[in-house]
Amino acid sequence: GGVALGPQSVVLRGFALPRVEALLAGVDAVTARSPFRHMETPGGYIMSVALTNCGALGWTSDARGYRYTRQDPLSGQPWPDMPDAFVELARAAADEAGFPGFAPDACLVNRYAPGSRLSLHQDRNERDYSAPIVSVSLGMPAVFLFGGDARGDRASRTPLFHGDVVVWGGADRLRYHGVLPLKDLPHPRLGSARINFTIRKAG
Ligand code: MD3
Ligand code: FE
Repeated sequence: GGVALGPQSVVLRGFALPRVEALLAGVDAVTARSPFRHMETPGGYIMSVALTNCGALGWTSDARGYRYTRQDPLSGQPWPDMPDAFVELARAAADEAGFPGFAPDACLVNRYAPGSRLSLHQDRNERDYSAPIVSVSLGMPAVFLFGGDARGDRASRTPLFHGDVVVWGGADRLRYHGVLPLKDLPHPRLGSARINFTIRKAG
């Protein structure tokens, strides 16, 4: 029941809307133990997007590179458990998109302020590219850039709104993607913020 973004990626408009409050309660539970923070990139920049993680594995970046870790480097403790609401939503969306049996072990939670952006990149720190990635967008809208398998390939632009869920898999899994700088279009529930979380199988 969604709209194709690529050969094996689909936008499920509003798929998360019935569960927004449970998902935001999950975000609050995660950030109470592992708060949002701005990480450094290997190139020496500070990311404009603030992030945290939940699940057995969490994505981190510092001067040494990008990787998944079992501990939050800020607390030295394991990342918070992945909320049941995240796992249930991800499994339902993956089923809908033709990826049954999705068993995620990682979730990267991004928080955007007006002006925050994510430059074109590939997600290639996960072990198994055959598992899909499920992304949930909440709060302010963003323009998602979807490129090809090479950095220089033309990128299409797709708006992502509060409650949209996207499933990326198969041939689309390693495509370059990014997010344009956010405009300040305050959202009734989240104000001048956008939260995106991506549920993954990293290990
Ligand atoms: C396409 N996040 O966290 S979600 C990321 O809106 C990331 O915060 C963006 O890119 C955001 O890595 C986009 C959509 C997304 C996530 C992973 C992908 C699209 C993807 C992996 C492969 C292809
Ligand atoms: Fe990404």
